[in-house]
Amino acid sequence: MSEDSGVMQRVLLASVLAVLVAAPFGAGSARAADFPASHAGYHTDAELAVELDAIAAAHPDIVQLFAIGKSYQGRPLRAAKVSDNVAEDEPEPEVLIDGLHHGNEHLSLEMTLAALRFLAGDYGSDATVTRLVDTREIWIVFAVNPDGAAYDLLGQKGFRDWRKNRQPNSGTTAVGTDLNRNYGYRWGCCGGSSGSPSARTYRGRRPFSAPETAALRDFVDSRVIGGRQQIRAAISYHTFGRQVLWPYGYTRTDRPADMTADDQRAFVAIGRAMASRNGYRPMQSSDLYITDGDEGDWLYGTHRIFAFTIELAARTASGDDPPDEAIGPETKRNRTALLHLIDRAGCPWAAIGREIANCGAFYDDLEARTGWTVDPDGSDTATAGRWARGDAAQTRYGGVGIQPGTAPSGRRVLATGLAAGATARSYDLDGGVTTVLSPPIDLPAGTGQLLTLRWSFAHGADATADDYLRVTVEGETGSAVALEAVGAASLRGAAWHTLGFALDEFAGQRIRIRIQAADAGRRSLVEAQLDDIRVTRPTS
Ligand code: 0X9
Ligand code: CA
Ligand code: ZN
Ligand code: CA
Repeated sequence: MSEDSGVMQRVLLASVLAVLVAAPFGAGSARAADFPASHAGYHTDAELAVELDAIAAAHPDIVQLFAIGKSYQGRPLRAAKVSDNVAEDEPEPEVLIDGLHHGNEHLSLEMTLAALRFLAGDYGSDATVTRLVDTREIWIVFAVNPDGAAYDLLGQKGFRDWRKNRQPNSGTTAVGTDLNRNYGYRWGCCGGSSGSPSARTYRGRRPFSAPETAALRDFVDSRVIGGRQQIRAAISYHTFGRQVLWPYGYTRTDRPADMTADDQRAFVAIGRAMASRNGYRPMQSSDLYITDGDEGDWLYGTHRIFAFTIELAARTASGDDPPDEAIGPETKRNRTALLHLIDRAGCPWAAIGREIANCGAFYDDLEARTGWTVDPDGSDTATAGRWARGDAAQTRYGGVGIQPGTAPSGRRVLATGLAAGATARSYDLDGGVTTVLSPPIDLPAGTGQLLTLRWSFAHGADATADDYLRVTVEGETGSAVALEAVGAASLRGAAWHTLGFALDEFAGQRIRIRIQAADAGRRSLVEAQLDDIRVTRPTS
């Protein structure tokens, strides 16, 4: 297979994973150089390719090699999937492990390779490894920046301390983008990157302007299946500092509105648990320093992936990677920390005792997940203000809030007339019915399952009994109204209420939740919001 035909632009399904073979680089790529003798145990891209082929050949049932795309200079962005039934896309929680965003951080590649080695090599002999490979799908991207790593080796006397990729910047001879400033969540927002192409932390011309970050993005986006991101947890390895870092990097605020309280507590708990295993220091990444456009902020901010950055190893006096004797001990001390995260990907909130609440048959805090369908039957009659997911915004009318302006979790809700404004009357639901339908939810057999959600329904004094908010559960044997709030000729302000509805009659069935709001009959001011929709058994 030639490199050109073997490298896939996007990985859409595990069943189309292509096995990649080592091949010479195309025109325009840098010549390969080797490590200095003190670092001979480190892997160049060519040595990595040979090693990966050997591991995959020895473990074909659980390891499949592919590429998430190509670097600027055309090197494959080498990746592996590790799981039982590796050729199949099974409904198992997924984990993303990556290394070498920065060309001079060669130890981070050794860590991703060590991870593959112990996951594959200890499968069948180590009980924890075996269980996790059997019940997870683990994606490893060994080197996000192979061009920068190759260039780093081209120094006259040792390394040249090259951090960025090798993409030219127009209008200047300065080369390269800091890949860990090029991701698209709050890119360039907060003084945590540079706009100057000659800077070490140059953020690039625009988000994902580097082919390497664009490939990573496309891969992660491709893991959204049926509206749900399959990847639950991630580690990006860097050097140096011996820290375990969690989002956000863009702000010093522990829990800004774009992180829910449950998620923040889970980040801290999991981060500390990993740090207790590798002996590193746990902290929010901005406690180290502010970054914007880093990978972890994007993975969490956009995809709600529990994404950690791990800074390996103590800083060396030279600033270079430690000599190769350090590879074994430093990767070994990270083994149980990584296994812990892979385990936690089953239910990250188990770390804070929220397993029942957040890891039942369904949980949507409406912050990021999609999978809801507006106007599913094409029969909605609303002319304005249809259901949309977005930031809770306040609208006041007649001295009361018609939209509450706060979300029970995070900052986002499902809302009618999502846009807010002083003239409430031109921002609300109008003209009829708007419907939003959940993705399918498989209820466990047996009774005791509850639908819970937070809801608000507000209207002006011009409302009538034709206006409503209605939640219906649709099962295989019929449907049931779980909530009906009806309008009346009085001003009713927004307020968050809690619904609990027993699903016993649907036990064992595949259900959907249909949510409808109507400004029907005479035109009136009507608004509805929902948040934190769960199907689970009661907590306590
Ligand atoms: O600056 C980075 O990209 C990472 N550190 S490194 O020394 N390897 O370059 C840190 C990324 C995590 N984010 C923050 N610390 N804010
Ligand atoms: Ca599997
Ligand atoms: Zn780094
Ligand atoms: Ca929310």
